[in-house]
Amino acid sequence: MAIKTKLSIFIFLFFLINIAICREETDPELKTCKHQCHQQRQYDEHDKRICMKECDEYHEMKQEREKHKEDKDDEKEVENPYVFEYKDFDTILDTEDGRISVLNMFDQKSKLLRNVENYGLAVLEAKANAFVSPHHFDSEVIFFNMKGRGIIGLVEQDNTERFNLEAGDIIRVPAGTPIYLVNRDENEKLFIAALHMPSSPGSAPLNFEAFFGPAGRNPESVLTAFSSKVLQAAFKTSKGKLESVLEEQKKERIFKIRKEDVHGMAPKKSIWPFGGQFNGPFNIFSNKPSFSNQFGSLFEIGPSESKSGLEGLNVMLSFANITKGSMSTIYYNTNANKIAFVVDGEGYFEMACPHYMSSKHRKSSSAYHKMNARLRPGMVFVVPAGHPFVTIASKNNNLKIVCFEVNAQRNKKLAFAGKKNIVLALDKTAKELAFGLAAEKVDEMFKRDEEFFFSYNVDESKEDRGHADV
Ligand SMILES: *[C@@H]1O[C@H](CO)[C@@H](O)[C@H](O)[C@H]1NC(C)=O
Ligand SMILES: [Cu+2]
Repeated sequence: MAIKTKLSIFIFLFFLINIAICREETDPELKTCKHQCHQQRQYDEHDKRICMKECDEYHEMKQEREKHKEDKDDEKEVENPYVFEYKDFDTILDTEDGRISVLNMFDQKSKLLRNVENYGLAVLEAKANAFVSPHHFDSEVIFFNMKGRGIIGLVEQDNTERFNLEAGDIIRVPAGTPIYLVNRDENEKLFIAALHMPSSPGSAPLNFEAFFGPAGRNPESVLTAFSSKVLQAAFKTSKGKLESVLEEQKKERIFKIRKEDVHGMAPKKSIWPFGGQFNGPFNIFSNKPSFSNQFGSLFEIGPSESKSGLEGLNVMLSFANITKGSMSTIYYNTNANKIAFVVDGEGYFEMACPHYMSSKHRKSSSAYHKMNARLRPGMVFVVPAGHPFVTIASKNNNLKIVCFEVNAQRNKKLAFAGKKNIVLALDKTAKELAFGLAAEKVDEMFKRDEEFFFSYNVDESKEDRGHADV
């Protein structure tokens, strides 16, 4: 028994010594510190021990500080679940003459995005005079032509309707409709954003599958999924003939075409007053802006807009053009969840979120997390309903943002700042109770003449420089 105890004490001491050695070995500063304690001639043994202890304490503090610094660094790299960059998109088609990339919200594992998880965003980029082969989607789609001049062909059961697409045009493509696209400009690229949504409210989350076909092999036509016997019977033809037709097209799905072919596809002027099966495009700039001043403008089209094609869809589209060096007000959407795509310019985004918790802040008392990001063209950010946010344009360029707002019915934009804001709107008693100040004092701060867009100018002599320098 006694021997056993002695042995365990020995082992215990052995480990202690080892740990001490390891520590000293790993940190030269601690080693030097302790060494100097021994070198002090005027120190007696007691002094030396205190000195060593101080070295250890200092070393612990230093380690703590370093750990903290690492935490901070981690925090910087924590992915903002509301913000997506181009690398987060899946490129479903990538050719010399154009590409299609998709961001499927359902694939994002973050619970914070469940409000938009049934939606997907696709971006098409087509070079001058490029042709995008016929394909269809298993989802309802709204196209927004962000830049450039296009043609869209929508295939009906017995013919094809073609429309020109200008910048700012919106067109709804019913689920399953075969479409093709053409960039009819000889020089400029065509950029189209597309919101994909389930074709009926109750249907399963979006698969987001593009079906290419009937002709061509890269990617393969959907028809290649069928057995040769089925195809021979269906087309009443021989195997050889089948292959020669279906596989003749060796080009990729987006390719440059001749000018004559582009002209050949120009939409016919419709003389038939009732039009075809499809709603033609509706231009977002054909409406007066909802807000406009020298600091920016906001154009919107919602489901109540007749002939927009958005009837019954519960989706609103908007285009914000924030003047360089300006900002939008701090506001939130009461019902709508915003999927925003940065078209042009650069800037900064800030949003308050009570849901997001980094692991380090789980116990922190501050309930709202500041979600922020620098904005560059091609980036997407999501703003769920009820979340106050701002967007700010850089000093150098206007910031242009296309937004798809889902669940737009009954939506209101409620601002904290500007001519109309929810603080001014508070009745006097509630305002005084809420602020603990005279209502006039509160109004003094919250009153201003501009609405929705402001200059992003802060008197730096009075303010600390914040994070939001853009
Ligand atoms: C954006 O606003 C600027 C003025 O600040 C204007 O010159 C420009 O044409 C606007 N762009 C679009 C696409 O509306
Ligand atoms: Cu949140």
